[in-house]
Parts: sequence; C-alpha cells; structure tokens
Amino acid sequence: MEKVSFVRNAPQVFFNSAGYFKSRYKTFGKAVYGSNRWVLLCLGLLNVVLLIVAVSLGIKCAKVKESSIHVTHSSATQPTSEYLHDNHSNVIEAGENLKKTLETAIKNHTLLKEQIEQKKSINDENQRQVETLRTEKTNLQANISALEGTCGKCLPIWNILNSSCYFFSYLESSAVKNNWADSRADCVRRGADLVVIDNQEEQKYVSDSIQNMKTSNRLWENGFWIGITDVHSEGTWTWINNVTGLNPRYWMDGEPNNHGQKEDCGVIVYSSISPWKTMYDGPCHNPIYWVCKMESR
Ligand SMILES: [Ca+2]
Ligand SMILES: [Ca+2]
Repeated sequence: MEKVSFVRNAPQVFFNSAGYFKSRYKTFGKAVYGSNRWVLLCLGLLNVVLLIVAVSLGIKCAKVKESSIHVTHSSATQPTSEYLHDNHSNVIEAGENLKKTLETAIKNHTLLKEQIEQKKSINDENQRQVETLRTEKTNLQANISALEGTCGKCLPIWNILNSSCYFFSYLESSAVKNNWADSRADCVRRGADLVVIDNQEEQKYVSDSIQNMKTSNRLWENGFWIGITDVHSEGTWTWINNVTGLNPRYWMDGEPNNHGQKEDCGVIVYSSISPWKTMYDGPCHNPIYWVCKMESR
C-alpha cells in the first residue's frame, strides 16, 4: 500500500489498491463500502429523473414561449395593420383637405393680387389728379399774386372804393386850390382824371368823404371840382368821358342855374340833408379843391 500524506500532522488517509481509502485511526471496511454504492446509485437515478424532468420542462417552456410569442405577434400585428390602414386613410383625407386649402389660398391670392392692381391703378390716377390740382393751385396762386400786384391797390393818400381810387386834393394840401382846368390837368398828370360819378353809391361815397375837408363855414367854398361841364353847350351837361349819363337827381335843389351866366363847371359838396343831392354848377375859374379818379392797380 502507497502512503500519501495530504496535511502535516493531520490524521493520515490511505487508499488501498482497490481504491478504498482508510484513515490512520479508522479504516473504512467493506460494510461502509456497501452502503455507499446504494447511495451513489440512488443519486444517479435521482440525477436521471431530474434530467428528464428538466428536459421536459424545457420543452414545455419552449412551446409555451413560442405559443405566447405567436399569440403576442398575432394580437400585435392585427391592430397595427388596422392602425396603419386608418392612418393611411387619415393621411389621404388630410392631403385632400390640404389640397383644397391650398387651392382656396391660391384663389384668394389671385383675387388679392387683382384688387391690389386695381387699387394701384386707382392710386396712380389719384396721384395724377393730385399733381394736376397742385399745378392748378400753383397757377392760381401766381394769378392771385399778379392780381394783387395790379388790383385793389391805390397810391398813398388815394382812397379806394370797389376797384377805383380817389384823390382828394385837400388830403395832399388844404392850402392849394385850383380852377377847374388846372385841377383836371393835375389829375391827368397823376394818371387819372376828374371824377366821373357812375352810380348812387359812388355819389354818396364822394360826398361823405369830403364831409370834414373844409376851410370855410360857407358850403359853397368847401366844394370840389368834378368831371362834368356844359362849357361846350350851355345847359347840356356831360361827363368828361362822354359816356356816362347824367342823373338829374344828383343836382342840389335849384341847380344847375348858371348863375350870372357864367357857371359851366360841376362842383360836389357834402350835404347832411341828402347825400344824393350834392352837385351844383359854379364859375370854372374859381379856385377850390378837386377830386381825381382812376382804376385801382
Ligand atoms: Ca353853364
Ligand atoms: Ca350854380
């Protein structure tokens, strides 16, 4: 028998030639050997049974798993297909709706474009009209400026009534008096002439204007020469423009009377009684004031 030691100072174990082991203190005899064989056999059988059970369980589990997978796959595939089919229909419907929306948007865009073009055309026309009106305004302003430069203005000292200017010699110098001929010459030199009274308004205006232009308490000495005479034909009174007709009512009561057979020139005075009966005839050589008239510039 070969002696093998596994651990120092430990109890010694020995194996005999038949493979049975013994300890230093106790040798396992044939009685022990017999019970071990049964145990090993039982263990082997148990192992076989366990193996068979394990294999069976494995096969069964595999089948169950496969079935479960199949069921799961089937149950999962059908709803997915229906879901995809429904989604496809929805996508197509959404596409149709988008197509209609796009067509509507294109129509609206075209309509808006036409409206914009129309408004642009109207705007251009309005712009042209504005430019035309501006040009007309500029022309009118130029005309107004030109008219203001030529109309409605009188020289200094001269007074204005409507579109006529009047020069009362008293306003320039109350010390200067002239006969009828020199008075008219003065008016002509000023670019005017002795006043010709065309209407009642003018008659009243001239008479009222000289109310305070007097140097004497006697009415006859405060008169102004006017542009009317009968020097060419006694008793036939004519205005110096040979156009205006004579209104007899302008004469003061009792005038013209050609007093002293030498009164051939017309005179106007202020009358508080009647502003339209303010004319009389007087001697043309008498020195008095005078009234000139010309159109306003
Ligand atoms: Ca006379
Ligand atoms: Ca007289």
